[in-house]
Amino acid sequence: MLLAAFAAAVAATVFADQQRWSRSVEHRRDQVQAQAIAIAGVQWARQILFDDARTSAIDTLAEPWALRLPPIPLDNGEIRGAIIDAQSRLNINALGDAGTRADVERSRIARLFVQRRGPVAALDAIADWIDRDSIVRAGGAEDAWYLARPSPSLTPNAPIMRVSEIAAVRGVTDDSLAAVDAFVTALPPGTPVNVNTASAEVLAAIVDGASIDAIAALTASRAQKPFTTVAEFRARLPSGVRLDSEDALDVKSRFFEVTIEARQGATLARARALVRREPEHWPAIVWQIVE
Ligand SMILES: [Ca+2]
Ligand SMILES: [Ca+2]
Repeated sequence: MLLAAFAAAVAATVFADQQRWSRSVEHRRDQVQAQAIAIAGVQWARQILFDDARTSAIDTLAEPWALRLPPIPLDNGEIRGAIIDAQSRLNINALGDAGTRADVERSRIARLFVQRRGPVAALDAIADWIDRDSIVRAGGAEDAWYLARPSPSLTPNAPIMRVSEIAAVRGVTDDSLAAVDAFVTALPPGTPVNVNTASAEVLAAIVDGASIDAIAALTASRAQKPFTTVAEFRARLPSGVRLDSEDALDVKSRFFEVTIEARQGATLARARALVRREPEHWPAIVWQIVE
């Protein structure tokens, strides 16, 4: 009797273990598949960008790459995704550069930070974080300041790869960074902003003296007919709106951010990538994160 009860208990344990094991195998299989599908999605986004470059000389929000991919059902799950023009945003790395073009870009970033309640007081500290030298700017901070923190660190003194990196900069708060996060990017210094894809907020930072109505008129006119040159962008600005400089502006883009989400069973995988597209070349991956 005792032996029978023992055998039954063992059998129950083994059965439970087997079920756990098979659930875990199933979960792992779904996870691997979801990640593979997400990575395949990035490949597919590169194909779309490659095809776009062969059929158009400018990049606008009316093109196929800019259409968000709605959830598409797959066997055991679904896939969805989006491509964003990274050059629709202001490039934070310009802050570490010197020269006329960099000054123009800095004044745009400063305007954005003021308009969106970003980390205005940390502009010099962000610039020090990125610039190669160790000379402290007026409101900035170099190694000495970071070394004196409870967890000492050094400034990278190099362009950032991801905007989130500046969360560690002196004076940048979570709230101030969140306020501008959607309007800034981290691209190689000198990369221009595409006025055909820039959001209303970014356009308002590029031009001076723009009312909400003027920016709305500008984006409406752009939707009717995209700009084919930066000179045309300037010529079509609504009255009362000024453009200080045509520096660091363009009507086409090379850098795009791809986000793909794939679900398999109960697991979700997400692939994010920064893609660089050069004429006549298969778009290259600058960085990719699969999670
Ligand atoms: Ca295009
Ligand atoms: Ca520095």
